[in-house]
Amino acid sequence: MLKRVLLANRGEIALRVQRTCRELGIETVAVYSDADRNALHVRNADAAVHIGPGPATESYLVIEKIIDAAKQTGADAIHPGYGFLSENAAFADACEEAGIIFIGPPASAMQALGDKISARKLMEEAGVPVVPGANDIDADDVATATKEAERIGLPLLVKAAAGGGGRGIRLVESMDELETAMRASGREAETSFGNATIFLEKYVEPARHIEVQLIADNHGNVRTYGERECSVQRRHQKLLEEAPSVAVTPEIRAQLCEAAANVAKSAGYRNAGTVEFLMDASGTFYFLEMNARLQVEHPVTELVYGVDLVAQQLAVAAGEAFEDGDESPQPVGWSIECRINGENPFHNFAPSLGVVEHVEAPLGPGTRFDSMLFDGLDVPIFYDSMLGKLIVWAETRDDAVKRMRRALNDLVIAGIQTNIPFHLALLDHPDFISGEISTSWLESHFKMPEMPADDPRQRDALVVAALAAEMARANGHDAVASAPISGWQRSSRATAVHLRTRDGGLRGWHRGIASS
Ligand code: MV4
Repeated sequence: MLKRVLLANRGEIALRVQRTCRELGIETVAVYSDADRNALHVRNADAAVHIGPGPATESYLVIEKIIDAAKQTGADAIHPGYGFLSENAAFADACEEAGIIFIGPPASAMQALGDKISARKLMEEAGVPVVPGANDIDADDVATATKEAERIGLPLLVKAAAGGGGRGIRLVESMDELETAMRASGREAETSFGNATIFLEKYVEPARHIEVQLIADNHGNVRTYGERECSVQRRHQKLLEEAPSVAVTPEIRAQLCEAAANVAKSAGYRNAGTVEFLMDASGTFYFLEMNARLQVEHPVTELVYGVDLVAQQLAVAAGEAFEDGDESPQPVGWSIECRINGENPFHNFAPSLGVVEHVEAPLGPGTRFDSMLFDGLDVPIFYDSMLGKLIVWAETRDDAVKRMRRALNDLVIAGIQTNIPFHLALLDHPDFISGEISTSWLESHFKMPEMPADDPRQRDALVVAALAAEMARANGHDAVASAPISGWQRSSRATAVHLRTRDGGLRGWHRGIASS
């Protein structure tokens, strides 16, 4: 078993991993940037190491700083969370070189899957269905690309081999658009990833984004935990996820899980991972890509399968084998997750930053809130806008929707704007209720209602936001000074020591060593 795990991440996912570690008696080490000096993941850890300024490129993304922090605190393993270094093969290698267990797949599997063309070829060999397409396209050879496009048929997508998160993708609806799309995709990929290699795929539309959770131990066993439905997206950002999917029958689930297990086996995969599929209206599915990390939306799987995926990650990272071999369990009930973002849904989802004056997490049956929020948090500008995830479980989808509406109305976040009104509108949309959604549904069929002029929630939020702005001005815009001391009291933390700011002032309570 692991003794001390360093969390190479921040926010809700660092807290999520810490919680399981504490349950298992594993010590945790936090790393933090200047902007996260006051963050909950720092206060909640047994030890914390300061790793630099707010921008992630100078802190959470610096491999040497993370490895040094692990050595300095005697951590025997590193959990990368999602984003940041989680799918960075050089980081996995650096951990291995330092004799530290990387809680994730081997660098070789990351590399094989990170290149979308190599992943497609691997899957074709393994007999996993991939979207009809062309793998080896020379960006300057439009004549060959045109022949391949005629074979594949239109519409098609030009994609970047190094792509991800929707970057480098171009839609081609008529042949005369092909050359422009190839150039645009290659250019964007070169700028974003330093690799202009492109490939072609038939455009599957309408399609659902269905993904399969799996976890592989170091002894050749792969466990699959069914599917998540992630079709509700805006600009390649998932907003709501559920498990299971209304479109997946037990027969399709068995096929999806078998294909996902084959993906993992053919890539030499280990630890938790997710295989993304596109599924058309007939239930035909195609491999899209594999995400070599624990994902944001993993809780919906945890709730319908009754498992702790982080506990399983820690166990397999320590070398434990699955006792029951390849057995894949079935989902029970229904789970929905809403991503709660600091943004204004009434103004085109513009980011909303500032001090969270007050937060009340929803409680009650089947309700979970994984979040970094606390009263007085000054949401940093350096990271993404996700403040937390509201997750519910109920026996049926209908009950889960009702429970989510209740929980969203119970959730109070005062001081900044959030997308809670968006989620409430989404849950009332007839297409969502009937489950008739696809990856393009939100952007083509959903329209955010106008902000009701007399909505007391909105009115209160505006008043609190104005007061918060006034307080921030009075405090000279100092993010640290604007955090009220009352949010710091954690009387249960027997091993607390004082955390001091740069000017030596007392800022609150902190477990273990604070190093900076
Ligand atoms: C596709 C597709 C349709 N056909 N590939 C977008 C991000 C990247 N992971 C793959 N993406 C897509 N690839 C083919 N051949 C539609 C999308 C897509 C999408 C996929 C999953 C979730 C949301 C999406 C939103 C728009 C497009």
